[in-house]
Amino acid sequence: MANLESKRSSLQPAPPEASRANRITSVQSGALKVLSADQRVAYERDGFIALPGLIGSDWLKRLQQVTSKFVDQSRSLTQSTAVFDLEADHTPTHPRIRRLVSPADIDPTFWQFASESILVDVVEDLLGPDIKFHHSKLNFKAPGGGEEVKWHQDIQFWPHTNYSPLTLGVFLADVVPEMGNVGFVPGSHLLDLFDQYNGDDWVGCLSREDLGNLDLDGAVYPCGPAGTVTVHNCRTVHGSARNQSNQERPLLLQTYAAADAYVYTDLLRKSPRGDSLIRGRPARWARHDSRPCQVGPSRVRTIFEVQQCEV
Ligand SMILES: O=C(O)CCC(=O)C(=O)O
Repeated sequence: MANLESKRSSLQPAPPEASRANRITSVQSGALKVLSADQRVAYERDGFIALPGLIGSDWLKRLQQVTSKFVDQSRSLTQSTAVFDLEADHTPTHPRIRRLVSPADIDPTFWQFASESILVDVVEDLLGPDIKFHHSKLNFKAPGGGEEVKWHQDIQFWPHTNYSPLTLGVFLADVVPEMGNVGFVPGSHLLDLFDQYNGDDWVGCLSREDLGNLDLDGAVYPCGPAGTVTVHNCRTVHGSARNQSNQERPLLLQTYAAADAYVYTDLLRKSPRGDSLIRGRPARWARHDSRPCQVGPSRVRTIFEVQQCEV
């Protein structure tokens, strides 16, 4: 038996990727394109970073224009569709969109931004040269009460073989406190994953009991001018309150993964761009993190609908 094992290991050397297990980034050294070394260390330590005013005015203007176009399209709707997730009091004169679903799939400007802009350089600084786009969404959070997003971790929604996936949130408007800006719990990406089922029901958020054991008072809520970008790891606990201000808080979210992270579910079966390589080379070996990954259902709509039940 020992001979057989030693023969097998000499015939099948472990792939280089195997030694990377448990790291959230794939790069250890080399020139950075956008981030400072300190920012990369902060991402590893805290599970998130904020990059104030990163997106320049040209891109910002294009994104704001195309966003207005979709808001106008929503005016004629009386109920949510596959593309628009609407609040109950949405009207033609006062559109209240919770989410534009998969903007990168439905508009070339959003896709170009997600796949070619400085965002991908930020991702490369954290994940290395081989990058897949996973999905995008635009959460509006309407003024005067736009809905809360309960504390949760993302990876249970779209489980992967490792924890490289991360999300870049782009402020499409200035964000100040009271606007329901996202809060991140520093270091929570290093904890075990939380159970986001309540019994048999997928609720997509942490239980009251688990929240009681977390340092929510230590959560950090980045604010900043339009064009500010936050980056958070898929294990980082985060959430956002209702928007108490009289301004909308449009937040464009793009999720990426290292090319060697493979999905466990068919959540993106209808997404033409989802899970596609956007930079570098495809992976020949899947990288598996040794920590278990909870698998949420792949037949749910948006986080807002999932989280409506009380836990
Ligand atoms: O839009 C927000 O405030 C947070 C969104 C979020 O955390 C998510 O969609 O996973």
